[in-house]
Amino acid sequence: MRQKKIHYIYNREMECMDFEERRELQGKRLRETVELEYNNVPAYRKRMDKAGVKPEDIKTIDDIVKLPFMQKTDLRDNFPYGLFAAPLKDMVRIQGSSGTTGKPIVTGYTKHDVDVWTEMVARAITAAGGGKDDIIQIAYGYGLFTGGLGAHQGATKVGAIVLPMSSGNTQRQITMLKELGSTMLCCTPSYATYLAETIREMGIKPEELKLKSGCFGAEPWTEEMRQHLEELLDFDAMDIYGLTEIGGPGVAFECMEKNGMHINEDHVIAEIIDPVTGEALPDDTPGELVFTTLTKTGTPMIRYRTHDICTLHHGTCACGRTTVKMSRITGRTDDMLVIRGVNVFPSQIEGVLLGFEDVSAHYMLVVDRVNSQDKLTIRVEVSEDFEFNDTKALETLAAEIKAQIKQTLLISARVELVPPKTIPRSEGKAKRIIDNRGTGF
Ligand code: DLL
Repeated sequence: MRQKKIHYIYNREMECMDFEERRELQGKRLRETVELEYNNVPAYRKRMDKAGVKPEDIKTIDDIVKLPFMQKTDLRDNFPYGLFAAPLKDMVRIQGSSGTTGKPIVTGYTKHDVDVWTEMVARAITAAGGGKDDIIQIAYGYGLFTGGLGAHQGATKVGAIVLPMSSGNTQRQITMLKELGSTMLCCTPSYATYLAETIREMGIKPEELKLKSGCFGAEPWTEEMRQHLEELLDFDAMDIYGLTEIGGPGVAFECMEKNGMHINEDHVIAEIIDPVTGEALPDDTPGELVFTTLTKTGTPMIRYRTHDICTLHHGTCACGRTTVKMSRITGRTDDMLVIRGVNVFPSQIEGVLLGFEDVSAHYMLVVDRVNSQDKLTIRVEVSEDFEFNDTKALETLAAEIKAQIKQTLLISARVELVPPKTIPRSEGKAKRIIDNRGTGF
């Protein structure tokens, strides 16, 4: 049951603040954060000293470019507590993520930090139409991963009933969704797709459910994927973004305009930089997203390089918010595939695949190196009603997809069509790339 386009705003004062007034607030909070970091985190103090920057050099928000970057390796190198800016006795939570290499990173939250994070998610849920009349089913994993607990706290804050399912156990998820009448769903978009398709296979119609919206994030997804999900479940599928290092989900979120995610700028400063030179890039130019936390006291982060690629756009949104908007993440500088010199993001391939009715949203990308040449194989499931035994039809479909990929991405790929339900389903973040070349990109 899709909602009327109404713009609900959780914290009008902060979300709709005058542009200049916000910049001043950000400048003040930046100075406080830099001072805290310089005084309490020796690893970053050393880096500032090396760059010849002192806290007093940071006078306004424009001075941010003087500050050295941080990145994931800093968290790894200082694991576990080296970047904590508050004593352990003041911390109330540790969250973490395994990261792509499996080496963990952890960040610490003071009570204040948990409260800030909670409000950021409450803003996201409110923008998706959530409030005290809702039953919010949380199918993000609970644990060190910030998805489950983050969504849980935000849903509690807006006064909704929380259904803390965690991820997995799809049949039970669907039973609860139907029997308890959940009105909102929070999980990864790949898991939402799997749930939605299973619901359809079970013969359950969207009108038998009470779902009105969902907050989906933690992995890249596309506009085509949104349309697919919204058609299957007849609801509003909203994007939500965040990362452990900056606090978790809710760093940015979509409003009902569905054309970019509002960044919670009273709590973070966002920059877009050229990933090679580190130089700042103007609005609407794709580059690497960099965050500085402004209110974190446990593990503040200064100019943290996310590796996420997107654009920023300033201006007042039709919803009334004045916060800068980030586009969808089109990929990461480090899950970017380089195929014979061409940069390819999985989301671009997904966009092409979802334009074909005869294939599903389930795919894997396999990269090999044969005779010093990169070979990309796109393995994708045909849709349920496609006749898999019809070899001729299979060949034609594969050739059409191959041609479309070539036309859109300028790369040649082998297209391997496989029967429905043969590609492993994910309950959390989907793993879509197998790179057999032995070198990471
Ligand atoms: O994924 C936090 C989160 C949980 C966000 C639930 C949204 C919902 P990490 O595990 O640290 O934290 O992974 C962070 O996931 O740098 C992006 O590459 C990716 N990511 C997160 N949200 C989105 C999104 C959580 N909406 C990394 N679109 C980030 C695309 C996303 N990528």
